[in-house]
Amino acid sequence: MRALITGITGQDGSYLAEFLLSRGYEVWGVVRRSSSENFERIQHIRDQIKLFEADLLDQTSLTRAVQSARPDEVYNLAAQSFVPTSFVQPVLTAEFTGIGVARILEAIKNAAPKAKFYQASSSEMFGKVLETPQTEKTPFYPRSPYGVAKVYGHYLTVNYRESYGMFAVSGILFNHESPRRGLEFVTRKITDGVAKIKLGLTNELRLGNLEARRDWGFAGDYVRAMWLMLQQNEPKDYVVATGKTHTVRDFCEIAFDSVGLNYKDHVVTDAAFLRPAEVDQLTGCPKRAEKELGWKPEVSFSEMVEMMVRADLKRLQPQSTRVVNLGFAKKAAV
Ligand code: NAP
Ligand code: G4F
Repeated sequence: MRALITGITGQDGSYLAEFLLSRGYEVWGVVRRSSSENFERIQHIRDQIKLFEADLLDQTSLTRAVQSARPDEVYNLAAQSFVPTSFVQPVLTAEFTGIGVARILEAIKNAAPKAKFYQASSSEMFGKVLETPQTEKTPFYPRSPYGVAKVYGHYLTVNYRESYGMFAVSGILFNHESPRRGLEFVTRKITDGVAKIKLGLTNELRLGNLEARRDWGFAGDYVRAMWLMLQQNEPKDYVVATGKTHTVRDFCEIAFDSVGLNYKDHVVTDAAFLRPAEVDQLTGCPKRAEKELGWKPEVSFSEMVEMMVRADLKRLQPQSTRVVNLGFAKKAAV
């Protein structure tokens, strides 16, 4: 089996590539040109995958990527994925995150119409939620240009499935995190901050809305659900979530506590990190995924928080002092 992954250099792309390699796939990844390479997350598997230069903004390069890889499965994970940036660059976000889906679907329709297609849809589409928990049937109410662009990509995927009989599915994934999460997202910002404070590199962590609630899972678990969706007989959309919700404050409490610190002594709220419109709370209902895909998350919320703190401590701690016991019961499993 051959898989083509857009966004292979991102958090999910790197975990998915590892997962598919472990199942014997030939893995192709789309990377965009930049002045310096950005392959940290895939460095350890670099010699096992094939990389193809293409861009979600460029139809010709995407069509060539599909023609060259001749994939059985295409996973469209590439996007401008940071919500605050979408308020500052709404047009670019629409181009990458929205119209980019049209370009990759066109490339597949013309060059590999039998390939199965996975679109990375998002719980951000539920935005100002119309019911709790959110299911595959909950109407969307996006609260950011990113969320709006994802709604376009979502419905376009449904439309290509219904119009052209393509095996095209959307995974509506709730927030999922890991030690490979970008440093600007709140979870990694917190665990990086905790590690820096513990190591004496800084003393405060400035955050926005501490009362926002998210249904947070572990990225390694979520890429398994993406693959399972493409192994079904029928193409269908699925919510992928834990069903449990926590505040940013809860995340801080566990993260600081895991190194013997109190978040109240270090976290400062700063209006600079508030958004023009907020998504106050998200809670997914994973029942369809559990029943039809046999999917279940394996890493709990607190295990994931502690895993991320451990990894950031390891990354930031000077080599010579890494033997110091930081008080963790478990070993890093990054
Ligand atoms: P991420 O770490 O931000 O990775 C995004 C990837 O997209 C990177 O590889 C990036 O390449 C690539 N990319 C961006 N613009 C591109 C372009 N114009 N052409 C080609 N590639 C481009 O995101 P993630 O957390 O792995 O998320 C994967 C996908 O799932 C995204 O579509 C995201 O919106 C969606 N999603 C994520 C979550 C979550 O909680 N993580 C939840 C729901 C949905 P560079 O390395 O070159 O920047
Ligand atoms: O970590 P966040 O930036 O993630 P957000 O906005 O939920 O988006 C992520 O999850 C989506 C799935 O629902 C993905 F589609 C999307 O690509 C991305 O992966 O923020 C989480 C919450 C927000 O309510 C935000 O207001 O944390 C709050 N927050 C509080 N202080 C902060 C901060 N967020 C960030 N980034 N930085 C802060 O200082």
